[in-house]
Amino acid sequence: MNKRVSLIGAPTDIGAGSRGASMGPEALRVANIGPILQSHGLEVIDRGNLSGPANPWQTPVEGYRHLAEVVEWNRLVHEAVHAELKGGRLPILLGGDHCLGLGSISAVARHCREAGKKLRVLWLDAHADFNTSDLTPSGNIHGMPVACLCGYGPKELVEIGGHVPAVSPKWIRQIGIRSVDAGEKRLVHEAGLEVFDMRYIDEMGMRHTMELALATLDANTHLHVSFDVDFLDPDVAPGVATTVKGGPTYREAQLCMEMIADCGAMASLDVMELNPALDVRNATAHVAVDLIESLFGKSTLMRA
Ligand code: 4U7
Ligand code: MN
Ligand code: MN
Ligand code: MN
Repeated sequence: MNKRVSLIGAPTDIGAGSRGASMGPEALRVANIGPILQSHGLEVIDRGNLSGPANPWQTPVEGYRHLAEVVEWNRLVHEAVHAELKGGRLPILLGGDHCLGLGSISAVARHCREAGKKLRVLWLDAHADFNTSDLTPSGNIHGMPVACLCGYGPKELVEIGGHVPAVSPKWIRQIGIRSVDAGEKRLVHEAGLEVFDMRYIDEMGMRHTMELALATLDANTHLHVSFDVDFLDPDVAPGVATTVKGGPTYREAQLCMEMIADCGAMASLDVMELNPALDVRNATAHVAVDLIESLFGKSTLMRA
């Protein structure tokens, strides 16, 4: 794994339905994300925060809340993530709400095209984030980034990486899903997304789930992990706006992260949707940092 890591803060809640994810990057820094990764032998550069439009907190228009601002933030994220990859570094996007997964992953996909690499995206989330303006019950664009990446969405968002669709549904594996809206469910099936939902994890276990999600990776595959903190059970991670009960326990989440580390292919990461306004003594930020340590191989010390 690339040991040269760059932190990029994207302090916005522009695509969310509650305010507060804009404080996510700072809460992760307060939980010591930089020094802790450094203590595991990584070279960490904190690029600071991107600066985009303020949140005007308006009601949705034609199925989208804040579309223009979401486009602007995603363009900023796209360029920042792409620049790190081009410079041979591993970008960690500190969100911010999950609408920015579009900017991040479209940049990763562009880099993979340029570098002749295959792409695999692991989407760790309680939600499928596969809504469109017609299907969305909320108008919140953080419920739409996967659809946009696959070509379903407004032109300005879908074209952000210069190639439509930015990614093929075949490259995506969703894990931990337990809340999908009715219309969204139909589109997930139509697109052929591979979803390991909580029912699957209950029946087959996290180990088998991750074996399948990480199957067929080769030495030329770039693995991107998009970690929505609401993936975790709310008992473990209360500091998110869109909690859904019945998520992975702390141990299941650790195993998930450890198996990703073991595959050695992770080359970019998003840490999204942490909402310090709803957290309890920054506990969720600390849990997130803990899990990120495992993603970078903390547990392998035990097996040395
Ligand atoms: B997140 C929702 F209706 N599906 O579209 C929607 F339940 O990035 C939630 O995964 C989306 O946290 C959650 O608004 C987006 C809702
Ligand atoms: Mn999400
Ligand atoms: Mn979610
Ligand atoms: Mn959320």
